Amino acid sequence: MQFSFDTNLNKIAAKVEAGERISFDEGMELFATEDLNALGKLADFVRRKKHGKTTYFNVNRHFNYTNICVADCKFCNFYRRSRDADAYTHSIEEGLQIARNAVNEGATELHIVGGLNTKIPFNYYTDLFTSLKKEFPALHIKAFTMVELDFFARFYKMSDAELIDKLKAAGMDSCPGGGAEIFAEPTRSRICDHKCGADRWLELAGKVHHAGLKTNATILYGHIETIEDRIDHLVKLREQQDKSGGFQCFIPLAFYPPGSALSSIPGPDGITSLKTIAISRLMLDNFDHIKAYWVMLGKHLAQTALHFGANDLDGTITDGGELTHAYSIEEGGESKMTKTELIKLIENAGFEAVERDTVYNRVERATV
Ligand code: V47
Repeated sequence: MQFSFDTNLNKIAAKVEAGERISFDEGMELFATEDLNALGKLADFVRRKKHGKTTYFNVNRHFNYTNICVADCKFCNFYRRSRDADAYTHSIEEGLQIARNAVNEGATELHIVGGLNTKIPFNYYTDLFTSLKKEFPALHIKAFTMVELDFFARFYKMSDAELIDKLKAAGMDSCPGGGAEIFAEPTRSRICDHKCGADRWLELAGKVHHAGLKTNATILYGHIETIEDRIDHLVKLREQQDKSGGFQCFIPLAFYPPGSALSSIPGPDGITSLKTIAISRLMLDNFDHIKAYWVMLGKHLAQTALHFGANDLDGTITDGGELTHAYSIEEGGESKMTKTELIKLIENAGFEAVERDTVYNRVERATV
């Protein structure tokens, strides 16, 4: 039986079934296909081979310690200048209070990221981590993108190894995948000129992996990037993963334009999002997990993404924090979802919901 009316897709499907790696040009052909069903089926084939019917979720909470940032990224509606009336930096005690609430609500992870703020001394971060670990030894601290680590190394004048060692000793358990945006130039410079470049982002991820910690990776799509840029991004991540092996999850982030300097762009439609998720699953043959992030996709498209290669649905019971709130596509910037609602989304899509911790161990609880 013909798999698809698209002959290119048929050829690629044969390679995928044989477990062969697909090339840059084949990635381009996947984006060009008009057979969305067949593309989804192919990504679902790989997803089921790796994970069967399991769809993971975790209960976490975001802590965005400051919105003051010097990076001036064109896609960002979260950052403020220090003189702005709504600029803030949370105290360590405020961070602890957020962690207390989160743990009470069942969170196993605190996701900590913030702006590049030149007014914060380095010991704020280490004191924050040690205070968190003292009160909540079992709470996983997933903190700082490679962009923050690059900024810290330069601003506090430390070697990468020294920086990573100090943060790890204070309690950093893993790193989230933000700041990757789009690696390809000139697009990267046009949207985030003041952030570290692709080579540096990848180099730092390699160093964190070398230090024994896992990290995630993201792509920000649906703005001014080209299809070539998206495939280039996936190929670069795949090459880095071959070298350092520490990426555990890939999260395609749908650009949310309102309030950003790129607000005149409509943002990605559903087809672009489903294609990007499916093609990520197919190109990233050395990544175990692809996460559908409902905050930017919307709940129902995120649920649909589970049939297009995603095996993880992110964003559960606890409040998303200021950053998540800023780019949530849901009405009123909603960034909370109850565990019951999330499990229902997964089960109604025909999958089995499994609560995980940050590093994908199953979390068994007496009650939901
Ligand atoms: O790097 C910023 C993106 C990222 C917008 O690792 C925007 O588990 C859409 O990385 N529209 C931060 N996206 C969030 C992030 C993340 C989220 C959830 C889980 C994990 C993980 C990581 O958000 C930024 C940037 O790419 N972003 N502004 C916007 N207007």
